[in-house]
Order: sequence, then structure tokens, then C-alpha cells
Amino acid sequence: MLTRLKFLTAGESHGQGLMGILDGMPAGLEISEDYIGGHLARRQMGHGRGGRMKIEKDHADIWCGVRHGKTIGAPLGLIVRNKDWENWTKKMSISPVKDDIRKVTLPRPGHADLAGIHKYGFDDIRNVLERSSARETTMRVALGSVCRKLLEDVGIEIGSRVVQIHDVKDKSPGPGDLTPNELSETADTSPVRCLDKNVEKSMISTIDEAKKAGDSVGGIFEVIATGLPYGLGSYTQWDRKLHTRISALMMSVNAFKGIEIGGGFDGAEKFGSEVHDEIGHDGEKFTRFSNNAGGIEGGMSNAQPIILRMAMKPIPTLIKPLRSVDIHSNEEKDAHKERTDSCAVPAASIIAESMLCFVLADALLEKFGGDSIGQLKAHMEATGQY
Ligand code: EPS
Repeated sequence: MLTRLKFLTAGESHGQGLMGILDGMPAGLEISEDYIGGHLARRQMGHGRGGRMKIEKDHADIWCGVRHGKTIGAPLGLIVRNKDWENWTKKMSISPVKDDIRKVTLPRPGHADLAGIHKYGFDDIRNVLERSSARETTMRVALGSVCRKLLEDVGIEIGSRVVQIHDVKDKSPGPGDLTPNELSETADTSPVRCLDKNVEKSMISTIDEAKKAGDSVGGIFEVIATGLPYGLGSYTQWDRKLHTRISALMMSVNAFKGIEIGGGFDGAEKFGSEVHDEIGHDGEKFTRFSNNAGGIEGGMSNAQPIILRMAMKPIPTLIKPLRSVDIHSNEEKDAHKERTDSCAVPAASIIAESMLCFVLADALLEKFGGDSIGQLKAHMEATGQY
């Protein structure tokens, strides 16, 4: 789904750490560990996170691809060390160990456990859960923040806010007067990334109740991008459409179960005349009277803000586990309990921002090209239409 950029992540949740490679970044982009770290810290926040986030203080070491603070056009390599590794050196040892390591044999409903052991022929669910854990999203945010920096340098901003946790909804329309960066800065001051203080309170108590009951809750968040020119993506082929690419990357995040673009599901019960955004002209450029399309028409950016909403399911690892069956004995038992979060919706909104950063940076490079940031900017200035 990415045409100019490639990225890969590696690493287990309780292994030594996470590795990531991002290939295809132009030369000359200023990037620092501090910039990446700022976004990693945002991913660690949020009311309802479990014990792991108290242990980790995620930091990405830039391993290669950057010299004197700027990219050199080579693949970027990042490493995030797991602080928790010191507690797992035997259980997660690379080489065989003499000790008897207890196997995980009770698959958790909703997780990769049951399908994973059948697929790979494992007799220990830990071989599955270590890689299927959402810990991996740390590296996505780290690499995605490099794409975010590229976008920021050409005036494209991406931000988000949480609009629902469990059944508590913030029904207020998106604050149109805030830029995406301002939106995120405000949302980041809330423990649930919600802009409405009253709704925030209810969201927090809903998470607390779920936690007390050993349960978990999901939610919905909104992601917004501004500053886009016309024509990222293309209508000419199914896999070049911008919404195809955005949906694919978004839906690659473990717990994301639904995506809405612009008006989304609401549009299904409206008339065409109520949904489509009428066109005007202000003497200089085309304008729109609404943005129900969410910034994408015909698989291309239409110079309006991109507006997305993602639904996240409740995390499947539960303190009060659901029914399961032992994979060795076939005995009915409760599912495996692992340290977990009661709510990770605020963190997930940062992951979604990062996934959008990959797609938009890629589509921008596809349209405007350039081996260096200077060339990209010159191409955009010469041919970009807004
Ligand atoms: C996560 C790290 C994990 C979990 C969570 C997300 O750490 P640990 O398993 O050591 O507690 O907190 O992942 C899950 C709950 C899951 O089911 O994958 C992180 O870094 O975001």
C-alpha cells in the first residue's frame, strides 16, 4: 500500500527491545531523538493504562540513516529498548535455557492466541502473544514520527482527539478554530484526550469502573490532517486510492475494528443532496461549503482537511478472564491473565495519527518526488494546488 516508503518493525513485547527500519525518506530532513521521543511519550499516556507503562520510558535511539541531525537518504534504523527485559531474560532468552519455563496454555478470546498456535504449530501461547502484543505499536509511532516531521516541514499537520470511551460520548463537533497541532496539544492535557471536561469526568469513571470489575473498554477517536494539496492518491486504480491506503494502514492496528471517513456511517441514512459538499469560488481558489467527504473525493485529497474516525475494541486481555480451554488438556478453564490495560483508547489515537503520517508522507513523495527535502519543497511550490 506504500509506494515510496517502506517500513518494518521487529521485536517481542518482553524481548530486548523493538527495531524499526524506514526506507525512502528524502535526504536533508532534520530529525532528532527528542522529536521522536515526544511522540513516544504521548503514546504512553492515558487513563486506564496498566503497569507496563510505569516501567517503560520509551526512547528511540537513532541507529543509522541520520548524520549531524539530518537524514542522508539512507534507510533509517531505530531501536527502542524494553526496560522490562531485565525481568524476562530467562523466559525470553534467545538461547535455550535449562530451567523449566511455564508454558502459556489458556488462549485469550479476542487475542491472536488460538489462531496463532494453530498457524505456527506452537505448544506455548507465549510464542504468539509476545509479537502480537500492542507493544509493537511503539515502533510504529517512532517511525511514523519521522514521516510526521516531513509533513510538518511542508505545512501538513496531523492531530487527534478521543470522542467516545465505552458508551460515554463527546458529541461536540470538531473545534474548527484549532489547527491539528493545537487540537493535539489541548487533547494531550486530558488524561483521556477528550476536549469536554464534563465528558472527560464520565469517561474516567467509566474506565475506573471497568478496571474495578476486571474488565476493559474501547472507544472512538477522531484524526484530522490539514494543509494537504489536491491530488494525493489517484482515482485510476483501486490500490492507488488514498482512502484504500489509509484504511489498509489503519486497519493493520490490532484493536481497530472500524474506520469512518468524513461523514462515514451517518451518510448512509441521508440524501445525496445533504451529503455532498457544494463547490464555491472565492476569486482565488475553489472553496467548499461543508466537508462531509472528509477531505477525500475519488480516492484523492481535495485540499480540504482529512477527517477520520476509528473504532477500537476493548483490549482482550482481561483481569477477570473469559472462559477458555487448555490447549494441552482440553479442560475448560479461565483464559490466561497477563498484565494489561483497562483502556488504551488515548494511546491508540496517537498510533492512528502515526499510521496516517506514513500514508500521507508516502502519497506526498509519490506525487511530488524529490531525493531531498529541498527538491520536494521546490516541486510542491512549483506544482502544488491548494
Ligand atoms: C503495551 C505493552 C503491553 C501491554 C499492552 C500494550 O505490555 P505488557 O504486556 O508487558 O503489560 O500493556 O498490550 C496489551 C494489553 C495487549 O493485549 O497486547 C504497549 O506498549 O502499548
